[in-house]
Amino acid sequence: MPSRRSVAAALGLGLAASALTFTPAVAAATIDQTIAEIQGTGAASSVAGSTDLYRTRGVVTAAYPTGGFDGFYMQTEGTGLGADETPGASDGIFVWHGSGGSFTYPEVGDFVEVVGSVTEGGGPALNLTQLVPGADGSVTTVTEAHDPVTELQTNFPTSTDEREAHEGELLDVGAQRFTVTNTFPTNRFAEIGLATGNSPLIQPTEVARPGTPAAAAVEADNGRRAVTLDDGASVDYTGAAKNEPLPWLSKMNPIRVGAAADVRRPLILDYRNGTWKLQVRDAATADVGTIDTWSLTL
Ligand SMILES: [Ca+2]
Ligand SMILES: [Ca+2]
Ligand SMILES: [Ca+2]
Repeated sequence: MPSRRSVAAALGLGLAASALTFTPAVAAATIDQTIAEIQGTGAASSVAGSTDLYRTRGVVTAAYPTGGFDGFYMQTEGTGLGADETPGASDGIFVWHGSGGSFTYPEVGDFVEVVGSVTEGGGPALNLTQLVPGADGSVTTVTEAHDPVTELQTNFPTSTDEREAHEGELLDVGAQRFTVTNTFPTNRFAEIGLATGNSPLIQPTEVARPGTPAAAAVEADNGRRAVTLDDGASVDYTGAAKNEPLPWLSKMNPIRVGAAADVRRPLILDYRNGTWKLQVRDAATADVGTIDTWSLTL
């Protein structure tokens, strides 16, 4: 490494050596890890916020080139079927192109390699673990043979820990019965509040005095059973997207609280807006035209 004096001389600066301070940029390392290693077994990735870049591979399970999510989900090849070789650690992750960024979207089913920073999302995706290619990283399609991702057949996980263990994975919860419990956000964000089981959720104070163990028990039960079905988009159908048809709903498909719901397609276990959600794999799969073939039996 040249001395500060020789560098100053080479630059023709004629400055006293003490006037120059070099802080050589330390190149970020690129570290190969599996998605489960990046996710880890806690609520947040232990490498989130690192200046290093992480390189990992996965099969694209959902892609959202429009609608505001600005990213896609991918999952480690061969996972979802058989024993979970990484218990407690999710094998899926959201790839976000970053604020103002972009990348060429892969197709669902593509095998891709992503190099990016690991973050715990902010804003609506607060605490969703993300891989962010940004300007320094990349998303490339891998042509090597790979095993497919299979949807994990499961009941909807009841605890936060169990949900974290499968954050971003492709789930098939079709064997389970759901009940529509909340249509308040349906008209605006195309979200449908569901509850596992045969009845909607209830307000704790409908059946117990506030602050009592009985009220706390209802609240805990609600936490175990609630999940939001979402359309793979964050657009506001009463605002900027008011001229777009609202998914799920048509005159032939009213959605009422208390109605039974069958979820017939694999969906992504997603976390954003402080809520665990089941996301369709692309916005088009929430179209009104496909509702009676897959989503809800009302
Ligand atoms: Ca998480
Ligand atoms: Ca796992
Ligand atoms: Ca939505």
